[in-house]
Amino acid sequence: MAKKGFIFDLDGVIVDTAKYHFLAWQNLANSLGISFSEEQNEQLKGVSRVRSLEKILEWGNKTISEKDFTSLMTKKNEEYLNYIETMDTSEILPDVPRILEYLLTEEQGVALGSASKNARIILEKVLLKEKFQAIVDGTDVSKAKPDPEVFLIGAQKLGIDPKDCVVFEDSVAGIQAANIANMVSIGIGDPKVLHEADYVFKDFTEIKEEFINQLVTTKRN
Ligand code: B16
Ligand code: MG
Repeated sequence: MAKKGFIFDLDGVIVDTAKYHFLAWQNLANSLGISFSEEQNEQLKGVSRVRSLEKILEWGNKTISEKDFTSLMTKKNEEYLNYIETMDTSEILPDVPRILEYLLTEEQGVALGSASKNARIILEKVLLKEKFQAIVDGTDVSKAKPDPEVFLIGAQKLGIDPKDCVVFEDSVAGIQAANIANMVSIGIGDPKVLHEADYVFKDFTEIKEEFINQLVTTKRN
């Protein structure tokens, strides 16, 4: 069979860490007298840590010094790390292991492409790190999604042409990044939100092996 590269986003695709980001950002926002809702948290999905704090400050109409900005980011991350400390395999989203195992059995390239600087710790917690031949996370990139950098580095690390890569993503910015990279974009979530994706599935339980085979054998320019 031909070899393709399959690049997975982390939060919202492999595990749901959005709930922990929410708790940590909410505490931080409240300490600044800014209210922060779950709807606003949705808008931070796939967004970098720096940009997330900038957005929260914008919503609260607050300006702070650079020094305070840095210390707030550290504080948020310390709290987030406390939440993820107890993560285990039970937090892996449905059928992710089935798809990973299938891809590995079929000798396909498998990589991670996440905005999170904590991606490696999380993969270790859920015992999936060794499934990935390449890991690209927030520590490896200088440009945030929708810039395609994270996925292009992933393809390069796998040694596979971008047009032969497939991206699984739950965020609009991530789907746009995959499209800009000329990769096949697969949205995981709501088709109304992820309408720019080539395909959308509610979750991995809807993805059949036949569909993966079709992706592997289809030639693209
Ligand atoms: P960290 P993904 C993203 O992960 C999250 O969706 C986003 O909410 C978070 O702000 C970002 O990682 C940075 O995370 O603070 O851990 O570096 O969806 O790209 O896997
Ligand atoms: Mg995500």
